[in-house]
Amino acid sequence: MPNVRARAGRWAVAAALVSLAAATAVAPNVGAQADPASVAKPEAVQILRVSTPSHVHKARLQALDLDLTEHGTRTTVDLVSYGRADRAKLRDAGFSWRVVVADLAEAERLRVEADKEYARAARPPGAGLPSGRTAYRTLADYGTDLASLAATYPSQTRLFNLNHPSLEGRQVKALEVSNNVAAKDGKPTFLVMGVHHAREWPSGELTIEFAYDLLKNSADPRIKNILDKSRVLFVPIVNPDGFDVSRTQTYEMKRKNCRITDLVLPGAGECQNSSNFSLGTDPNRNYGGFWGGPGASTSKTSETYRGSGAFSEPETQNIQELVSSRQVVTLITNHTYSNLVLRPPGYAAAGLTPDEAVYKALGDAMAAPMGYTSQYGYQLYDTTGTTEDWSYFATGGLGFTFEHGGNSFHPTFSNVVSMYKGGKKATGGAREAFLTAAESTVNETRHAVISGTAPAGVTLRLKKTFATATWSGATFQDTLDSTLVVPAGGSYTWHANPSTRPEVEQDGGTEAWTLTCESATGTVLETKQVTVDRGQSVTANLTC
Ligand code: 0X9
Ligand code: ZN
Repeated sequence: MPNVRARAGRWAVAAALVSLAAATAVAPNVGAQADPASVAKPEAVQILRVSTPSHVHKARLQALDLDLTEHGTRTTVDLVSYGRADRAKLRDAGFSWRVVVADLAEAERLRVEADKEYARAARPPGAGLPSGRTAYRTLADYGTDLASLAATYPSQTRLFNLNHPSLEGRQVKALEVSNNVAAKDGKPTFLVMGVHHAREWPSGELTIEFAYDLLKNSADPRIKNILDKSRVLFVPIVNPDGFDVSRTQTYEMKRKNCRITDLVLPGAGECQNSSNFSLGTDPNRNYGGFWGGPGASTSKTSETYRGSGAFSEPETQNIQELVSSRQVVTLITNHTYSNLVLRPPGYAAAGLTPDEAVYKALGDAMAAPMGYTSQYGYQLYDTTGTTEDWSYFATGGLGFTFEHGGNSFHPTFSNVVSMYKGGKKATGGAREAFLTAAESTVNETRHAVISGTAPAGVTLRLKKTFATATWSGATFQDTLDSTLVVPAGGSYTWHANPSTRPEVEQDGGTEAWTLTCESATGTVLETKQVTVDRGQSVTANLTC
């Protein structure tokens, strides 16, 4: 039995931390100047359900720069309120609301207690999830578990660091899973990610659990087919600095990264200092596609701060470079909370994508086993600079945001088990949705195939360089560049994204991949332009 005194102590600490954060989120210097009496009465952090009967109301609400969740309906949006100042903003703008969670610090205390009880009671320990986990991982746990998977399954895994360490100098880890993972072949890639947003802990858990599942059950015919024909790439923690701040309860509601000052690395302890809790760049507003448009803030204390420029952050640069260096034909970025599968576009005025039919088919097929709603990113509110709005428009690969979980950013751990395996309404859970995504990845009607003959052992390269526009019309250069090595036997098959980008297709144009053949020292021996659509197979023979 936990002792009551200890519980009270923990609650006081948690409440103080969250309240302190709350105070700083709305007025960073209050703590320094206020008299002790006003500091002693902390304001509760709450979830409010705001009445937004139309899209216009939602847009007006979003313009207030409050901490919106993705949880909402046609007529409501839930948000995190940090106290009087936030409520005053709402009131002054004419909004009405009801309180859904009166005290998030208290709810978190109950979550911690419930999770301890769950871990104690789990019989047999960890029966629920592929890894056997019974509690949320810490950042160190993710490192240990990824290393252990790599050590246990050497021929099926490749563990590597992404190109850029985080702002606080942490490595961002990726695990690639495939049968014969070391072969430099042309299998299509399915990328699964978690924890762009620090406080959304289940998003990392679901990601790494699917890696366990594939590896532990690789003899299952369905999984064997996936591992034979595709590469599944996992980045469970995109934002390790933010996650550590949230997971250690330094500031449990942390969402963004640790950028305190634009373009400058944070000093030791700066991100953990309560006066900086409201600072940071939102990684999910920092991607380059349409960067700087609606639904992203210019205010550094906003939870949707877009950052100083498109891809200004190492966390988003990592994903940009990862996606650009291989043929990611399916992408899922996991978030919490709501029960949604979101597909582009992220802002309404963009219009439907030219791939709407196939996009909707896959989104619906993934949402069904989770009992989620499949819809457009913009349906609750507009956003720009989000992950799949860049990845889809740059590569044509089908990217989705999953918003898991019904009622909080990190609910009790038993919820993670039902999110993964499926609960009462959901038949197969995230597991089934991820398997569906993996099967779509190997489905040749959903991507392009280039095949042909070429001398065994030569390196083939598919490359494309183009300008991606941000919201202002300014552009930056995107380069997609991936390679394979022609196997013994001299014929290759390359599962790739279509050569024509969606926006070029929308304008009725076509675009080609540049396919080159290179010697061992990198000399280009032959170059071909290859035009290939989704669902199409073309032949490209090279003599090199
Ligand atoms: O706002 C976000 O980045 C995502 N929601 S969350 O609560 N996890 O932060 C949703 C982005 C999805 N895209 C659109 N709503 N357009
Ligand atoms: Zn999120």
